[in-house]
Amino acid sequence: MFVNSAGRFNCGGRCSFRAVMEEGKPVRLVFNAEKTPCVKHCPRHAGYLSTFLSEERLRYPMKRTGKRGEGAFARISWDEAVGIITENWRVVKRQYGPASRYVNYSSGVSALARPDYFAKRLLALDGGFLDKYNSYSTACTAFVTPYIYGTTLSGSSSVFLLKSKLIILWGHNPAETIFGAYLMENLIHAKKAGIPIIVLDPRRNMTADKLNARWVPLRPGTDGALACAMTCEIIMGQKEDRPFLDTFCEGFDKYEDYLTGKTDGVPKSAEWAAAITGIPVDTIRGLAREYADAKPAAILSGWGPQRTSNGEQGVRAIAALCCVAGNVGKEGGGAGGVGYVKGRFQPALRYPPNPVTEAIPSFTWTDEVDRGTIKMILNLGGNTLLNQHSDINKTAAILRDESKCAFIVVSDLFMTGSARFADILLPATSFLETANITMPWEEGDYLLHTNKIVEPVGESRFEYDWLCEAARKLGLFEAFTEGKTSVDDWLRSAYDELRTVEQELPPYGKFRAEGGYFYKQKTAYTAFKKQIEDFAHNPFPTPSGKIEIYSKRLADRAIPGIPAIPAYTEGFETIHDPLIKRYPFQLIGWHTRRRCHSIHDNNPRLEKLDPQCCVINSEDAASYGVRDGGIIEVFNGRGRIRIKARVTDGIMRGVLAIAQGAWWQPDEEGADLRGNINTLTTLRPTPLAQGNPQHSNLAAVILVTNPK
Ligand SMILES: Nc1nc2c(c(=O)[nH]1)N[C@H]1C(S)=C(S)[C@@H](COP(=O)(O)OP(=O)(O)OC[C@H]3O[C@@H](n4cnc5c(=O)[nH]c(N)nc54)[C@H](O)[C@@H]3O)O[C@H]1N2
Ligand SMILES: Nc1nc2c(c(=O)[nH]1)N[C@H]1C(S)=C(S)[C@@H](COP(=O)(O)OP(=O)(O)OC[C@H]3O[C@@H](n4cnc5c(=O)[nH]c(N)nc54)[C@H](O)[C@@H]3O)O[C@H]1N2
Ligand SMILES: [Mo]
Repeated sequence: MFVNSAGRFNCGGRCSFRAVMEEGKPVRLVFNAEKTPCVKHCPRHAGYLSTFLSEERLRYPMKRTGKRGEGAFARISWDEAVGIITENWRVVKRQYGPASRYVNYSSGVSALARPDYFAKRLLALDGGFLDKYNSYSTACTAFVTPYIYGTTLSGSSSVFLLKSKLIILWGHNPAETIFGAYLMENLIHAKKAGIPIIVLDPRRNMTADKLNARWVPLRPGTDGALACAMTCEIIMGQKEDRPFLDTFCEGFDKYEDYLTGKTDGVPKSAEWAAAITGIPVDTIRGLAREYADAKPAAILSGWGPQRTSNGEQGVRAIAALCCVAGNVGKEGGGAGGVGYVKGRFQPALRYPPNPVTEAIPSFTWTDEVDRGTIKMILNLGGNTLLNQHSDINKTAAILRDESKCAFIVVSDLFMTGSARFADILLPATSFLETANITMPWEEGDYLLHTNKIVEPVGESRFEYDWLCEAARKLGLFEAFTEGKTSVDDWLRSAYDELRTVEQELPPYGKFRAEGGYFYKQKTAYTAFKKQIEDFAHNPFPTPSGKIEIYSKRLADRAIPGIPAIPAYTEGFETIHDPLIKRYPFQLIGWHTRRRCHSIHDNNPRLEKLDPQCCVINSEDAASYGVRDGGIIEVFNGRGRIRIKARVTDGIMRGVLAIAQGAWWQPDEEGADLRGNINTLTTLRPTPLAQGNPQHSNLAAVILVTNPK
């Protein structure tokens, strides 16, 4: 006996599997590595059953009994829980208006039927809510890419990498972050075909190791300077693609004046960038030459470099570099930017109109709580109420103040950091217990169905169920459900609608039973191919119809740190920040293979694979007397972490790295003992996107104890 199903996590991939059942219980999951090869690079799937069926699951609804954040709760019935929720829902609306109600960013259910969708749906029908835009993933790059290209679809299918003569992975680590089912496979093919691969990263990341790629370390947040210098060197070496720039680019001349030093007397040469990035002059020149000579060459940008305090400008400078070499719109080339790939039509659930029209950037919700705008938070299937948000100590202080946010609902599987701050804490069903449809991450000619494999653990419920009850109490049941009695009805109706445009899809029953569908006809996309091949009929979707190197829209906005051209501007918490005297290290994070964000942190088997640690350069460690495996304290003005040091040459001097996603565990004095990097990150947003600069942090180190 087996049941077909799929992983639906925000882990960079989507995996297809069948659950082998014995006596009605899943004993083993067998993954389909042929159809979803991302599983070959993912250690987490082996932990699905042990994580999601662990004894630590929440089993019944609870209400807070102590002070908020203390973690004291009492068991209540679902009836009581839904009663308290609807009562607060009404009171908050009456006292503060519908726009004081907020649904936090969450990615625990990365699928069609999402808890946050249903919550927002009910709020919209009940007078509205404060909405948000941007994400924690791509705040800077998804915001700024349309200023350059007019769209976020700036990526290409990874199969075209085999046509590249050079691949640059720019702050990109798909050996751990996956980025779609096929990227790592195609990189391995490219490597085998002899295509040179370069990794630009302050750390020698796992992708560099696995592909045996050339690693060029640079200081965090200086990617824009490197891209400016490479562009400048290409122009000075007369290797630029002048016809490309003349035909397709708006205002490259103004950028060129900046690069050559005509505007400010400072050429943005390799010498200039070496001082900023920490990369040797000859290496920068070599990179520029190699990139200009390899035609076509692909720059693939990860999203690490844009999760920094000047993230927007770096994205623009890398895109300009792609243009100067004429690599945009060509198979095997690449355009930079956020890099979304145009694929199949996807199923969608539509929102009823939200009567409240204002929206905030998803990162700045703590400011709104602090200033009294947000009074009710629904945090469903996410850990951004605390763990995944910045400056945990400050966030916790804001949430503890009950005069600020009046009511918080959390629905999760575990007693996470966020869960501890709930007023009402609800036990949710995991992906093993509810049906859903999940779409590929980035590229992929498939659509997957998550099937119910086990009965809900304890009294746990999928969010739609209790929201239906709340809707009934609010007199909105008919409007909320539209006559659909279950989640399955929603899935089926969205799927049937999709079939009108994706006609290859089988009937819903077959799709569900088989755990999804893999299209026979394959699609492949090269961003801006149309524009480059037939520009007369296909302008870029920008105001000028060209790639906007100079952006009049940004010039008009006149935001400090965001000039009209892709010039390098320093963000905050860099080596030139006066704070460097007190906190001499730049601290970055990364997404480790051993977790999906905070998911699996409580799985001991996965912890063994990659124990939580702080990575520090050998020479730095020696100067602090720190040995490998020693306990250090990493701290700044926002907090302290006590953590094991991993001493290595695989990280640049002056840089520390701690993988994001560990469960915050403060001791009595407030030091975090588990190593959650967000104890040390800042709430200050980036200048244009108002995004999360979670890789821009200054910190100091002291030795606690060395191993014997
Ligand atoms: N295993 C696993 N995979 C995941 C996830 C997960 O939690 N776990 N999360 C998924 C999600 S939601 C997302 S949004 C993506 C995130 O994908 P990314 O944002 O691309 O991932 P990061 O690991 O943050 O960053 C990628 C690399 O950038 C490097 N880096 C950090 N700062 C800088 C910098 O200033 N310059 C340069 N050049 N490099 C820098 C890091 O060391 C890292 O190796 O991953 C997805 N995949
Ligand atoms: N410092 C730093 N912070 C970061 C990042 C970084 O690079 N550095 N990355 C950011 C990025 S890119 C992202 S996308 C965010 C991600 O932030 P979140 O979306 O908060 O990600 P998770 O930590 O995976 O939280 C998912 C939660 O859902 C729960 N869950 C799992 N399955 C289910 C389910 O079926 N139902 C319900 N109700 N709950 C479920 C899990 O237990 C977990 O608590 O984090 C951001 N935070
Ligand atoms: Mo993300």
